[in-house]
Amino acid sequence: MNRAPFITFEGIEGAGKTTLALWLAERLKEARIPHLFTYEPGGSEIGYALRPLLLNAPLEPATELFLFLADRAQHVARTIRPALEQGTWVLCDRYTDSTLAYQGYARGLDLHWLRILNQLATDGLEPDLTVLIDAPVEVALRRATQRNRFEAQDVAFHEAVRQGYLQESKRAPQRFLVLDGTQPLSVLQEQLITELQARWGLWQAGRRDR
Ligand code: Z5A
Repeated sequence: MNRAPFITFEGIEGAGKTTLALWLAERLKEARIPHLFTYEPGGSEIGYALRPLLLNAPLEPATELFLFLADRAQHVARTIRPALEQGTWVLCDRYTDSTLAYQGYARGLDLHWLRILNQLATDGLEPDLTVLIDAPVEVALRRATQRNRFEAQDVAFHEAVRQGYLQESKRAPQRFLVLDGTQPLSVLQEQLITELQARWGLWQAGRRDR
């Protein structure tokens, strides 16, 4: 591979994505590995400006889809791809699988079209590893810190998102690491590090940079 690893974090709200991604960013910092933590929606300038609208305004499914995609197109072209090409690891809190899970499986937009539009928005940039933190809806929503229109959806909506993610993980098992988000954070951290060791040989036994 000519570029640095690209790792995305996915799951329903409150699953623990941001916590685990930021923890990994700290470990990379300690190991002096160049890295960037970023997120969607809002990783690009226009996405950041649109974020309040995306999270709170009553939008048609197609409208919200195009706004998420507009953010992603800018984010990939201006931030993610240049960083990867310079050798910087990119950790991204939500990416293309969020669109499939939320706009596709939960809102009901056509998955075939969503895959094509994701491809267009990213110019084909796929994560090397997607960490899916899976947790029952009632557990995750109890933890969720944000209050927005997604969170206000009923349990069936969040269950559809959860099942959508699990479906996607089965389509690409080599890309996904599915973690049980009901486990203590320390266990999730250990499982993530084991995966990184296996894939990229980081933090080999005996080294003390964790
Ligand atoms: N969206 C979309 O529809 N389509 C798209 O294409 C994209 C996004 C990109 C904004 O996402 C919304 O945009 C999102 C989908 C939609 N729907 N919502 N809401 P967001 O990422 O900005 O918001 P979020 O997913 O709701 O973030 P969150 O609530 O912060 O969830 P999280 O990052 O998974 O959780 P966390 O902040 O890491 O953890 C929450 C709490 O749980 C915190 O107090 C932690 O200390 C605690 N925690 C974490 N892990 C554990 C474990 N293992 N045990 C116990 N406690 C834990």
